[in-house]
Amino acid sequence: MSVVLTVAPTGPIARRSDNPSLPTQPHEIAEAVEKAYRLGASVAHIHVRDEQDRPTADLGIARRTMDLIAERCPILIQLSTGVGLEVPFEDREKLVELRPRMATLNPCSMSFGAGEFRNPPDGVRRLAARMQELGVKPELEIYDTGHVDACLRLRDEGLLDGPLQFSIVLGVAGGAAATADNLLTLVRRLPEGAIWQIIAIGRANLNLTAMALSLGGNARAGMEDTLYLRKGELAQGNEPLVARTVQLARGLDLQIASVTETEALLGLQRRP
Ligand code: KMH
Ligand code: ZN
Repeated sequence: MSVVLTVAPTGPIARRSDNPSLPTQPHEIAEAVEKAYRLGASVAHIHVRDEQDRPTADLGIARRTMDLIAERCPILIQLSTGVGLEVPFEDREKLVELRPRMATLNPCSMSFGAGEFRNPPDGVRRLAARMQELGVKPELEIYDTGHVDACLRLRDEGLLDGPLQFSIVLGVAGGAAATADNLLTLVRRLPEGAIWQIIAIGRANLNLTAMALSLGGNARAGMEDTLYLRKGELAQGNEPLVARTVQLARGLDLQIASVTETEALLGLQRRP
């Protein structure tokens, strides 16, 4: 069986002061992505930062990052439309105009740590429709059980095409906690035929990733989700986190899906 491995080199929250190895600028992100690709990642989940390392939805910076990645390797680029808590939804949604192969779709507003993650229902519907028009595959970010239902409503309105691809995000303060019980509950709530991966934030990253792989899920690795390799030991970049996940999957007798296999597994539209 093949498992899809996504690298998430940089998220919306952590700063270099939290881990000096965090890649933030386009060439740093591209370099981290290429290294992850060489290890087996077939999808790159991308957030970009401005010159001051603040999360941004700047189309020029996002375009440049996508181009630098594409020059280095054929990994499938998934742009985050979550971007960062301070960036307005109306700016974030424009990122899909760059026509990445995939992009995230966050179905609901929620508290997010000390901040607020704004995903208004009309905006989410508009973004889902635009992604469908452009052939950009949504990855549905599920932080709690009600988010599954919100996605199913979008599907029933004809705004999402199958197979549905979910990220089960556990460990965000404001969403479901990173526990085995919550993972099982959310997996059971997914519709027939859904594809899913675990995004386990923080300390439970390793154990919940192992559990998800054992349950038939895909995995994500990188500094968006944890800055540490183990308690008290900062990860020296994304590579050790990706390598550890590859090792974990191989130890469970799973193959790592290539880019071509991933395109087929996720039902991505062909691009010329
Ligand atoms: N870091 C994730 C928990 C997205 O990329 O669309 C939230 C996020 C969503 O960044
Ligand atoms: Zn993200």
